[in-house]
Amino acid sequence: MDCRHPQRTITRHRAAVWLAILLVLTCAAAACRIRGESGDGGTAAAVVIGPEGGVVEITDPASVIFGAKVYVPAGALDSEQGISLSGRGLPAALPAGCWTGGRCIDFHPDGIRFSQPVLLYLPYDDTNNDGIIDGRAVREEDLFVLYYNILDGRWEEMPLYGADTVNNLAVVESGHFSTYLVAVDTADARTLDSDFPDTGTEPSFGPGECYLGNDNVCHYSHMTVLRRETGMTAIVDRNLTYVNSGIVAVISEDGCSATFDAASAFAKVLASGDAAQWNWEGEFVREHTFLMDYEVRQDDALSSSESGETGTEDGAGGIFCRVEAVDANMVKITWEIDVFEQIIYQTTPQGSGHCLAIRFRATHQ
Ligand SMILES: [Ca+2]
Repeated sequence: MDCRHPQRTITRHRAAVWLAILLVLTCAAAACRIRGESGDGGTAAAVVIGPEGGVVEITDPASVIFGAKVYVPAGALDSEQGISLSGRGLPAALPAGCWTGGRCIDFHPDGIRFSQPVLLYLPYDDTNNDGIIDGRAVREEDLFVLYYNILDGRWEEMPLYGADTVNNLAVVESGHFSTYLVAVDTADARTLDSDFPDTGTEPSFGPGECYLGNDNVCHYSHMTVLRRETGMTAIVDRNLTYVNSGIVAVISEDGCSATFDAASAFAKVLASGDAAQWNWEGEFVREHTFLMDYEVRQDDALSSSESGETGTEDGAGGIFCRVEAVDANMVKITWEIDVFEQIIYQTTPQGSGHCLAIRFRATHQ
């Protein structure tokens, strides 16, 4: 079965219109909200709901299915029913060409009948909120929802009712309970670079192979950290950039590092399945880094994979940036100084203002 489904083109448009309806419903539901009793490490919730309707929701932010919920409208149930939801593993392999975009969620009890449809909210993975499903290189506009048809033993697609892109939730309307999952189609993957063709065979990478292209020179990518009218941003792109396009990196609260989704940025990293298979290295770009109290004196001396040192008397001479994979998808660049203190002057369309510029690259281990 081809993962791609023609219905999605239609649901994508409907989603935009129905988001407004969804907001109204969410507000209505808030009035009768009943917090789910959380157990099982925050991955399960259960509530008794009657004819007046209600909500069961995973409210523990530490849960991998945080935000998952079911909204039962008034009149959907004739009598009180225990309604629950919980996270679970894949009940069966996904159709060829499909990837998970979140975790499987079981809604109980099986076989329950509703007089009118309920809304199921399914979280998807976009921890850096760049609109790209983490590690999948697929934009959130292209996600869809599957449910597991236990009678036929196969996955089927549910029409998308809407999407809450602020809280990263896909929403479907349903009259029945089962296992539900946000999924994406590998054919929709669009990495920052597109040099690596999808041959359909299992890729393999030799030691020292560059994360980009196939030529002998391993080119750098860049992270540009700027203060904008909307706040501080860190953007990953092939080149240094003053525009707000590229892969968004999340700046840490202490202003000393930023994390981005390398699997969504680089086709070879995506194909390898693990950003940690790559040796990452980086350095400050001397001619484009303008900070309040520091200047880059010599590029070569700053490149290091070792932990940096700060506070030496000769300014930036003791500061190193380092690049490392923190999990299968995400790569963290640490630069040791607080950009919130060091990038005061907002950038202009001409590119003047404070800027932290770092170039980095990776080779396969
Ligand atoms: Ca993301």
